[in-house]
Amino acid sequence: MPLDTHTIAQLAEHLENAELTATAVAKITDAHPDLDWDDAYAIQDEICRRKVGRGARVAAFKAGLTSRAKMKQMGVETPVFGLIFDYMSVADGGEIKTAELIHPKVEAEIAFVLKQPLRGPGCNVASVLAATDFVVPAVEIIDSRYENFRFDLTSVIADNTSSSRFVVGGVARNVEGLDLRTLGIVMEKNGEVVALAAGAAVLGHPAVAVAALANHLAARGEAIPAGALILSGGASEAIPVGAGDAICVRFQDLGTVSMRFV
Ligand code: OOG
Ligand code: MG
Repeated sequence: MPLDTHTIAQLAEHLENAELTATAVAKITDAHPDLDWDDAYAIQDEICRRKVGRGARVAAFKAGLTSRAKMKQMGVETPVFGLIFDYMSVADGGEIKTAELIHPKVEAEIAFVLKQPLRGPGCNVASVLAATDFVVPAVEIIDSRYENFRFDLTSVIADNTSSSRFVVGGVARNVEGLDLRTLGIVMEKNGEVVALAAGAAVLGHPAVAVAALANHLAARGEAIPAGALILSGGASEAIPVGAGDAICVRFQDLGTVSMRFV
């Protein structure tokens, strides 16, 4: 933890301002090359504290960089965890204002809602499925605050893992009788198929991403609470979008999620 609390607060303010004013900034490891994993989560925590202090509420937990396709696209090999807030929520079929964002990309994700809290360490696919109330299809709109969407592991963690907007849609389904590994995902942009995936693209089973989040929180003495919504991470590479684009993602057995960018 080479950074002092003053620098952590300063970097949190800097990155949150970049988000709120939709302005790209240099990745923070350019100026702070020694920034480590704990510093990065401390900056993210401070960003989240600032939001909660202004009345924002946590809407979802997220795991990211959980598929090979995403890891390869971003050049980062380790899953990351972040928080999504109520003001980031967009209704299924709704409009997303690109003027409020820097360089958005969309990701198709299987989301979990828990009926019981999930407390690590030692969570696995079975403990996640046992604690799951239902799964829903989701699209996350990520928007790195870093120039050219280029970052390293610690700078993306500090930037609250690029959280920006999200849409939950389709059908809520009990996991009983669903094979989340073979569940197919088709992403269409302006009617054209732009990405294909199956649930197993996410760490072999999307529940593994939820287990990893629970185990990560356990190391901080925290758990995922009952009722929480958790986005398990993009199953394919993320697709850039701009004003005028329409996105529709079809999830096998879970319906569709769609949105328009204006
Ligand atoms: C980091 C966030 C990745 C996912 O689902 O993989 C993420 C990024 O790629 O900007 O949310
Ligand atoms: Mg994501």
